Amino acid sequence: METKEINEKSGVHIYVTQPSMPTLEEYIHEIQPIFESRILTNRGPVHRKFEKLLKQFLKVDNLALCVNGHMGLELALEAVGAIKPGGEVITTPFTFISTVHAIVRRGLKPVFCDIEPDTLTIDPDKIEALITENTTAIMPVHVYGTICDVEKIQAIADKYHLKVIYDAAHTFGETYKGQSIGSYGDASVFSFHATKAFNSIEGGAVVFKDAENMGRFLKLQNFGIESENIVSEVGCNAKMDEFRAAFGICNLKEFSKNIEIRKALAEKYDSRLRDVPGITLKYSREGSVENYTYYPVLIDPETFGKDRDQIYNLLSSNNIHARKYFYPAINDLPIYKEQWNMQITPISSRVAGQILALPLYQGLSMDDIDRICDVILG
Ligand code: T4K
Repeated sequence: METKEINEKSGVHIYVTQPSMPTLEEYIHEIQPIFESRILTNRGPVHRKFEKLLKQFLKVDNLALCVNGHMGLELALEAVGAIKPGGEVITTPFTFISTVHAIVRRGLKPVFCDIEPDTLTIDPDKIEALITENTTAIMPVHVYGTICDVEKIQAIADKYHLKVIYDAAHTFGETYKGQSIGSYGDASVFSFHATKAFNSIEGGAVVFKDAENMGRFLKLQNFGIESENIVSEVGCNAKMDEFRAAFGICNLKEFSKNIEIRKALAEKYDSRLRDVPGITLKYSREGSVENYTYYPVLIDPETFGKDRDQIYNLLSSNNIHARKYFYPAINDLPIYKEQWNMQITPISSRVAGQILALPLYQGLSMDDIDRICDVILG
């Protein structure tokens, strides 16, 4: 397509994502009972209904809702017993800042393990060398919904008696080898933020292997209150309220349909970008069913002829707002680089400089994808 023609079509802004939303009527229907009961929060009936629906949908037993994914990570570390003075958690530097902040905010030291160059998830073959007597847990990230090597990670965790808390923020509804992704590790933390494939405005959920750990999590997210007269933990407030639970209930009805739309859009991108030298598409682990939350591409400047930032700027000037998820690698950020004794993670640093998340959401059309690809391919 000629540049002039692209520019004529570029009046409409396209953002990296756009949240799924119910109709106003559907939402009013779901929140009506809240106005009648005046139960607004603290595990009310809508909260419990949402929780039950999610357990059925994900086919898991121990699921707790949370105010957001970040607090889910912080409290999951505590609930599974990964917090101890001087404790270390092995994680990936190629993630959203929340993963590492959660570790540090709970008084633990992040130990950065490099990623696999194809999956962009933590490289299990590099984990063992980082384990010390202080290591309490591994926090891998199913980045962009790409499933980590869960089997190898579990084998290492079993060998060294470590906890595994998956940052599953991008992975809602995904399965691996026929099982919910939440059934791997000691805990998996989902984000229901507005920018995710499934959202409850803000929100999240944690799936636990053990019911006991979930019980502790529920207590920790409600000030550590055990019963009316007993407070047994130094907890906080990380509960989801009834209005967000209602929003989640409405969105859950549309989730499977939305994923099909996102899948078709991702396949359209694939068809335009698959054979372009210098562009690498997202990897999917065999045996996984994914949710198409993100559409990341890696741009190798030497082969493609333009670098990631040039493509980002070119798209921006055409009102297409891609995002550099996730740049820079966390251990290249000054607040981390200066404070911690850093591991060298060259693959993460290279990938962070080449990655670009292209717009992907159910409101996009195939023409929009063509418009985006036309700009990229010039
Ligand atoms: N672990 C990982 C691996 C994560 O990626 C995240 C969150 C977490 C943990 C923590 O989960 P939460 O505590 O958030 O539940 C966003 C999100 O705030 C964050 O949830 C997400 N990851 C992260 C990757 O991205 P921003 O700052 O990039 O979002 P923002 O506001 O720039 O939105 C992007 C685009 O989406 C906008 O340009 C327009 C559109 N948008 C956004 C919002 C919020 C809308 O159309 N409507 C909206 O309401 O962080």
